[in-house]
Amino acid sequence: MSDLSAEQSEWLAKIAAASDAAAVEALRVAALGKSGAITQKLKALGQMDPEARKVAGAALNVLREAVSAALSARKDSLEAAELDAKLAAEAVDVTLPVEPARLGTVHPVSQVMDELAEIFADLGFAVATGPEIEDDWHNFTALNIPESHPARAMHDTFYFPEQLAKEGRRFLLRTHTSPVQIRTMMSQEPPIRIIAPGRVYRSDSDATHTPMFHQVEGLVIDRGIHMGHLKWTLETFIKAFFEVDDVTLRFRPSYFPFTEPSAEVDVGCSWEGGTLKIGGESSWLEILGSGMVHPRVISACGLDPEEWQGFAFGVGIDRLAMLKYGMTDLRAFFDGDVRWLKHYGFSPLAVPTLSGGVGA
Ligand code: 2NL
Repeated sequence: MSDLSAEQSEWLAKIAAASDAAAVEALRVAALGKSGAITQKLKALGQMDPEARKVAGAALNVLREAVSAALSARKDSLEAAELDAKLAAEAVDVTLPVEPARLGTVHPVSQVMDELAEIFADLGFAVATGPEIEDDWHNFTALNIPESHPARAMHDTFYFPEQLAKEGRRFLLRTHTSPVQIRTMMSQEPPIRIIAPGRVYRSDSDATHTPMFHQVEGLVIDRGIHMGHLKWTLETFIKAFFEVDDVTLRFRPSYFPFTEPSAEVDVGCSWEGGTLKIGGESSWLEILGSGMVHPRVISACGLDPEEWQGFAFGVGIDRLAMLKYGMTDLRAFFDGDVRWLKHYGFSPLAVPTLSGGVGA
């Protein structure tokens, strides 16, 4: 039986030299398979007399156990090495710069819309959106704008052909985002606190007017709402947007068909080294229209104006962006010139947050 220990050394040496899973498997078959060498020896035990079988059987079992253990240890270590090689080959250096180099930037209008959403979300306002193709009821009638009002005229509003009208309602490109607020009042129960940002269209085109521009309107409907709520909300918004603590707002009496009373809001500013800066009171810049929602507008939306009151306001987003970021020509906003965007655009990674600052 001493030759068994020599045989064991031989098997173990072959197993240690096996360089892949197939070689390990071939050795397993050769040693422990149905007609493997060790299996044959175990089968031969049957022909021995009981005393000899006991001794030889014990020794053979030691051999079989040793070879079997060596085979599975070799298999495990080859698999581990294979996995290590695969992981090394597929390694990604996450510290490398992004490929390809970033070319696009976030348009200032999108940036300002994100800033507004962030500021008003903090005050409990949701962002509401609606169709850009509207009808004259949602865009004008529900807003207490009379049939004869100049805003309804063909030369101010883009109308779709009369033949497309449905149920007496003429289709048009919305001239403000107010119809979004009308739809919200008709489909949701008060209290309502929303801002409605988006594209609006007017038949107007010169150095300071484009036929499409961006507006955000705000609306609050609840019980007992008054001008004090409007004033605080607009002051809080302007301070957060321009990132100034001492800002003076001037409320000037005005007129809109959809608010009563109505106020135009000017922000105090001052000249500093040739540029206009928000803050101070040496000159005034008109930035907002606002007022208490007209009771007729509340009624048109199916709400009782004795129970529900509210305030609303409207701001031009393109102008807000120009004031904050210093562009001088509105038309460049819509030229799609990548050089302009490189200069005025924002990193997609610079998401405005109140904690990190809504400015850039
Ligand atoms: C301006 C004027 C304003 C509103 C918009 C509004 C909306 C509803 C009801 C009542 Cl649903 N009002 N919006 C109110 C006052 C002014 O915008 O000059 N924007 C640049």
